[in-house]
Amino acid sequence: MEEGDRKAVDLKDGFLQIYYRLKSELLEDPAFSFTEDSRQWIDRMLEYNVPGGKLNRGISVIDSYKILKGGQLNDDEFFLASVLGWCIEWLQAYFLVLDDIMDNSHTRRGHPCWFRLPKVGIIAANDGILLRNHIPRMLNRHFKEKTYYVHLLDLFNEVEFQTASGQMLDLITTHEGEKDLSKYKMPVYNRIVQYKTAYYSFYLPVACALLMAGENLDNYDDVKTVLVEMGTYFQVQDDYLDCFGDPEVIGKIGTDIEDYKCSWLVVQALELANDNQLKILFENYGKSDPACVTKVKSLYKDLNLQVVFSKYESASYEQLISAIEAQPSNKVQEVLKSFLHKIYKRQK
Ligand code: GPP
Ligand code: MG
Ligand code: MG
Ligand code: MG
Repeated sequence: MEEGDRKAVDLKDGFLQIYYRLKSELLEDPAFSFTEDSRQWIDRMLEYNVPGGKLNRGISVIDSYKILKGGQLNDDEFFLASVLGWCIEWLQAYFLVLDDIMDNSHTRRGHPCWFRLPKVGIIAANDGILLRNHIPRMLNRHFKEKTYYVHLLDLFNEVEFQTASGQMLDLITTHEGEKDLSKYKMPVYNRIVQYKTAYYSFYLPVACALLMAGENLDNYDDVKTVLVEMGTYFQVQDDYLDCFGDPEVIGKIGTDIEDYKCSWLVVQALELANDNQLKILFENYGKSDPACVTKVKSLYKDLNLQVVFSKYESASYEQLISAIEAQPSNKVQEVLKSFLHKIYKRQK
C-alpha cells in the first residue's frame, strides 16, 4: 500500500471510530427514555443508513479544516471536525432514506433501500425525521460553547431548506415533464441540481471547515459559487451513472428513465435528437416497462451520449480549475482542488 493510500485508510478508520461514539451518545440521549426495543431500532437504523457510503462529504470537512489550519490536527480538533463531518453524513442519510421512497428506488449502497425491508416500510419516513433530529442534538452536545455555534445551526438549517426546495423542483418538474417533455432544458436542469445536490454535498463541508477555522461565511460567496459549480458537475455524473454506471459498483439500480426525471442525459438527448428519435423518446421515456427503458438507453447510445458526457467532463474540469486558480487564497485553492480530485472521473 502506498503512503497516501495508508493515510487515507487511517483517516477513514479514525473517522469511523467517532461514528461509534456519536451513535452511543444518541442511544443514551437523556431526552428520551429508551426501551430495549427502541434502542435496538435506532441502532439498526443508524447502522443501515449512516456509515456505509463513500463518506466523501464527511471526510472533506477534516481534509478542508486541515488545509485551512495549515498543519496536523490535535485530537480535539480531529474529533470536532469529524463530528461536523458526521452531521453531514447524517443529513445525507436522512435525505437518502426519504429520496428513495420518493423515487421508488430499489437498492442503495448495494442493499435494498431501507423502506424496502418488510419490517420497516413506511416507518422509514419517521426514521428520516429522527435522523434529521439527531443533527442538532450532536451539535448541541459538542459545539454549544463555541462562538460559531449559532452560525453552524444557521448553516445546517439553510442548507437543508435549499435541498428540500431542490427536491421539490425535482419532483414537480417531473410532473410537468409527463405532460410536456420539451420543458426539460439546461437552465431548468441546472436550477434543480444546484439546490437538490450542490449546497449540501459541496458547500456545506467546506463551510463547516471555514466556521471551525474562525472565518465569516459572508466573505466566501465566491467560494460558494465554485462549489455550486462543482456540485452541478457531480450531479451530472450521478445522472450519467444512473444509466451507464455498473450497479455493482455504484450500489444502486438507476430509476431515472422509469421516473421521467429531468436527467442530464434526457436534456442532452432532446437537444440532439432528430424527429424520428424524438418520437422514440416521447413514446418510451417515463415507462416502467423494461422494453421501453431499453429503447431509451439504445437511443442514448445512438446519440453518442457517452462521448458527449466525456467531453462535458473534461470541459467542466478545465473550467473548475481556472475558477479555482482565480481564488485569491492559496489555502482555499488547495481545499477546492482536493475536493475536485475526489470526484473527477469517479465510477461510483
Ligand atoms: C439526489 O438526487 C438528491 C438528494 C438525495 C436530495 C434529497 C432531498 C430530500 C429533501 C429528500 P437523486 O435522486 O438523483 O439521488 P440518487 O441517484 O442517489 O437517488
Ligand atoms: Mg431523487
Ligand atoms: Mg433518488
Ligand atoms: Mg440519481
